[in-house]
Amino acid sequence: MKAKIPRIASSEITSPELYADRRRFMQLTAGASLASLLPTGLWAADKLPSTANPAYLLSEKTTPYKDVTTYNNFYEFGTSKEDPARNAHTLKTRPWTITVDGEVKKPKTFDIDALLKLAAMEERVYRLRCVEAWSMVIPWLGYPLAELIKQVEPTSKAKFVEFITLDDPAQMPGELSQVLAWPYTEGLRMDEAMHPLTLLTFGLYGEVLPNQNGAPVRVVIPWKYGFKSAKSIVKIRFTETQPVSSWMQAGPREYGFYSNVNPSVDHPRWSQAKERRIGEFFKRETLPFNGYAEQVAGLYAGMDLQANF
Ligand SMILES: Nc1nc2c(c(=O)[nH]1)N[C@H]1C(S)=C(S)[C@@H](COP(=O)(O)O)O[C@H]1N2
Ligand SMILES: [Mo]
Repeated sequence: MKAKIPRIASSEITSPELYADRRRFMQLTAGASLASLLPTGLWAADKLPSTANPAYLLSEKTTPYKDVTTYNNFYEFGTSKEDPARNAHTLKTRPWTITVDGEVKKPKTFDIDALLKLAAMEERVYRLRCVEAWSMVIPWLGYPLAELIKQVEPTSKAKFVEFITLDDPAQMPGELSQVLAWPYTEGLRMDEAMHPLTLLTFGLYGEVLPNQNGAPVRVVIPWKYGFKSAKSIVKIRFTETQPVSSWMQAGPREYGFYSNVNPSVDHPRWSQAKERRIGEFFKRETLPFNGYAEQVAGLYAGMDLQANF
């Protein structure tokens, strides 16, 4: 994790949580973005300028930066929650490209620095609900994945999108273990991938993604269990048939392709009815589609969500 070197007296440093609260307050009062309102140089990590999207603010408290960046699932760096923050420094995020191919008219390889500028960078506060029944609230920085998809012009055969993480045990020592089939792969149906909530994500809390959170680019799909949100992506492939993700291979009875957050469908080994918000003591009820039902329930009209878990 990159050290934060303050350029101002430590008594004046605003923690990322307070920073976000202050930002929200300013948005409410002035309707302007934080980046334009706060003095620069509050901290010296690699910042990522963005404009807050008021459509994606939550009244819930954001999870402290420290928890967001030290309590992670990223099996390429180990299977315990503390491993990614400890081990992910071996990941080299430049140079970095994403190759987009499969059922598209214009296959293309994007350089990460070009990708950063492809569309307007937004800040969006999303809940992230892990299948392990904990959750966080995180101010992500990115833009809709649909912006990238438009560039490559999917063919009429493109029904699904597959995301593929870097496959390099020299940088990702967890890939030496057999715990999952590497590279980590995930997938979405085309309409899910095109949905405006699906975020191609480059940062959090005003900064570029820390390695342990999936630098330099990942997806965030807030109405699905966290494992759908693949990190450190190097390939995006459009397919006619439903891809089989790493987690489906590891446990087809436990991890389905859809994996929409659903409090009424339990994981075979535990209940999904409640969740623990990291930093809180009492559990809270898990909401259908993680609280995004109004936006996404229509994607699954007529589908049996017990069978299509
Ligand atoms: N490549 C890859 N992506 C991954 C994972 C992983 O192990 N490898 N873990 C997933 C899981 S289970 C969760 S809950 C989220 C966690 O994201 P965060 O650490 O940024 O909160 O990342 C997801 N993306
Ligand atoms: Mo997860």
